Amino acid sequence: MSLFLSLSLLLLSVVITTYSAIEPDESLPKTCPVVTCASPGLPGRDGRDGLKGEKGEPGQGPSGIQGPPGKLGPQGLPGFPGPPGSRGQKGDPGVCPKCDDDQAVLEREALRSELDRVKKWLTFALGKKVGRKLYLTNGQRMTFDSVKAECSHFQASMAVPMNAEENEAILYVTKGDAFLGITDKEKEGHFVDLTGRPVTYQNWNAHEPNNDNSGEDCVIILPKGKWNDISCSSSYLAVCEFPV
Ligand SMILES: [Ca+2]
Ligand SMILES: [Ca+2]
Repeated sequence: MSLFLSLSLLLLSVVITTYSAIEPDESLPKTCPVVTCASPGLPGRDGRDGLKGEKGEPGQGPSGIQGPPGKLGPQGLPGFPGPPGSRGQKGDPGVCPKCDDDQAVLEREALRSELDRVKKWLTFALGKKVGRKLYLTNGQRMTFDSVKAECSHFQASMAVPMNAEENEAILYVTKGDAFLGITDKEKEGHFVDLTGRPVTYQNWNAHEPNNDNSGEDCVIILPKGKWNDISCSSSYLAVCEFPV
């Protein structure tokens, strides 16, 4: 017999002997899957997170105290312009005070210019101008009071020469025998103009004023420019002086 065959027989006998020496356990199952009965291995890794669950019910505890308001946030951007409104009613005519003033100034200047031209025409044709006085006569003879009223009616005054030049101008216009705006009605011998001011310039004729018959309280200019006191009720030429 060969060596290999001898070793095989020896191994077989050892196995049989070992198997027959083991007592069978009745509590063990008759069958035993190879995997189950294998010795346990190491624990595996954790699995992945599951899906998120539904929101739970509010808790039953007491609510906390409301906190202070937060800080004011930054100002936002301006919004878009709104749509145009409806057309309003027509307003009242406006006023322009400055425009009115300008128009009034223009009108005054035009009137002043026209008035200056009229004065020049009158002076050339009828009167005599000295300084800021223009002497004019209507060519009529009347009492002292009538001359006074006539001059006042035309916003002038009776002629009162304040110097020799003005006296000459009055003489030039009237050629004499014209009432002057001078009187001593209030106080005999105290000659004043119609505003009550004493006359500083006087050009009496010789022996005048004489208050003849105690009834001469008015004054006329004679044809040579001298003065004479005369009755106020007599009629002489009217001459007025206009401010220019
Ligand atoms: Ca007198
Ligand atoms: Ca006299």
